[in-house]
Amino acid sequence: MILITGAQGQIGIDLADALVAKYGDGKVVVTDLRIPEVLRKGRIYDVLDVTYMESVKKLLNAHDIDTIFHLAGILSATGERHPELAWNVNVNGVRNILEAAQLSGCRVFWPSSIAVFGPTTPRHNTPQETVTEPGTMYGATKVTGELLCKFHATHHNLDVRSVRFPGIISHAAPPGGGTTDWAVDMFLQAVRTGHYNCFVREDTRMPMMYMPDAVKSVIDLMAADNEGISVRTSYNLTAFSFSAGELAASIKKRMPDFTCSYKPDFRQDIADSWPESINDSRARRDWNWEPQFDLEMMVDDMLENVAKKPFPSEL
Ligand code: AKB
Repeated sequence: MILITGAQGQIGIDLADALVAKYGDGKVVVTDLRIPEVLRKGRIYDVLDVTYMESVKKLLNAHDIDTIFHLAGILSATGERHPELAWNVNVNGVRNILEAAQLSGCRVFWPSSIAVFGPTTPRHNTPQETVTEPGTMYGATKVTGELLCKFHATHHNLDVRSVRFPGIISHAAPPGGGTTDWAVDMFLQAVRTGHYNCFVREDTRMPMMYMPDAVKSVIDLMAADNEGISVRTSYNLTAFSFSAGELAASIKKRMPDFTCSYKPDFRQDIADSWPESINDSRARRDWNWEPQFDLEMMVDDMLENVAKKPFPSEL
């Protein structure tokens, strides 16, 4: 049986769809702090607060879990506003999951982030092994989580695998509290109102990925041979990089009346401390990582899907 924590979040909704499609109905237990009002087909719902070790252990036993996708976490912008919450959920959460997984013999996937990098990291084509001195609490929790993963893998032979996600663009569920959220918000506002007031500068360039590729990366990494996995902290991963101005121009090509203004807020400093582009050659070499969507394909697909359901948070 498969467990997803934080399953109502941006990645969880799409990953659960893919896992149910791959393994069939009744094999995926989706958990979060509460059970949603609208239930989706094929999943088993339960409640889990990952900051409580006893709850984690109980749930693993109750559902006979063998693989955990541990997605519960606080993102960067929320983490800057609530650093204690970010530490508790992100660090104590991953520690509980890793320890409980070891006791129950589970495999684990856990997402790290480009937020492990900071102002002292090379910003272009950022290498796999480089300086990880983040300026945010979120980044500090992700560096700590990566080191915990490596500790459990090397000292206890735990099969834990991880990727450093860039910004993820999706339409099924909106992201919540991230610095890269502008890339999703721009689509939603373009379709809803024809205008977006962007919270980063026009020239802010960040590494990004479309959700189908993010889901594919998780599934491919977990399916790879154990011997080939040479990174036990977390793999660099990317699909493409673009600036806010370039995304606005790409949307405008398809929606000529769309306009975008720029009013940077506190998230600008976070964005400025993260890489503009990522070198993910280790993931390409070790488990044949290759994204399917480029920028133009992603923009076409996003606009088509957002136009069908322009209010995802209200579904
Ligand atoms: C965020 O912006 O906080 C996340 C991330 C890059 O980890 N999307």
